[in-house]
Amino acid sequence: MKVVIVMPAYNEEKTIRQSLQSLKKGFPKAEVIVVNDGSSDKTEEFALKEGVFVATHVINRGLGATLATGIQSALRKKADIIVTFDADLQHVGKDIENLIEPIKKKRANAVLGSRFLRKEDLEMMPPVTRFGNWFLTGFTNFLAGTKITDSQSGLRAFDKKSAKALSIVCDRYDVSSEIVYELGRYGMKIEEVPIKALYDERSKKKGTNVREGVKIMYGIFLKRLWLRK
Ligand SMILES: Nc1nc2c(ncn2[C@@H]2O[C@H](COP(=O)(O)OP(=O)(O)OP(=O)(O)O)[C@@H](O)[C@H]2O)c(=O)[nH]1
Ligand SMILES: [Mg+2]
Repeated sequence: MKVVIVMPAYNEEKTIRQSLQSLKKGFPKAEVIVVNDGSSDKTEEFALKEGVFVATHVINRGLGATLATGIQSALRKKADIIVTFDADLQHVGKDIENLIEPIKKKRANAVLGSRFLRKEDLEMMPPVTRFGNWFLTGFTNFLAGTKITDSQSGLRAFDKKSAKALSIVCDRYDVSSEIVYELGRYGMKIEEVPIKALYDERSKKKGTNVREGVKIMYGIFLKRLWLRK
């Protein structure tokens, strides 16, 4: 089975090389597509130095648009399994093998990496982020009719069927909830596996903060449910 990794990257010159190295070390078979989301730094140059394929947005379009570009591109490359993996060193390459297992075994169409399944993973998450994720996951489950534990995780895997079913219209961070909503809507089998996520000072400050959380709720609610359905 051909596995293609989609790595969204926006101004990640400090971490992109190490993220790619962690990916290759933990999952040597990886074929990687970096989607450079209009970065103004050396993200693109550094990714090319690691010998991966890079797709570039001319302007910054946000995480949702970036994932959409990456998933389409992976499907064109005839991927059987598509994995999304962040460029800010939050994810660990060796989690990928576990993540794709339920798809390989045909038990699931999509697998979400969850930071809420093991106590030691949860303890890594700053308290505010923990509350925000918990709240957004409750909201997402309510709208999507799902029962997942971590709707905002950036480490995910899709089989071809679920990747093709996704139609992403949420451009920014609201895409994570939208993906869950779409998977639920098309009756895709979802599984979760425990993953590790690392937080440095930068991601504690930047990240999906409270304002971002409100925008996520607004995005998914308005764009998905009200305007489209
Ligand atoms: N912030 C941001 N990230 C983007 C954008 N487009 C693509 N990305 C990438 O999407 C991935 C996730 O973004 P993060 O800002 O780390 O989101 P997060 O992991 O939910 O938040 P943190 O927990 O604070 O790290 C990273 O690999 C980014 O480089 C964008 O427009 N803004
Ligand atoms: Mg991050």
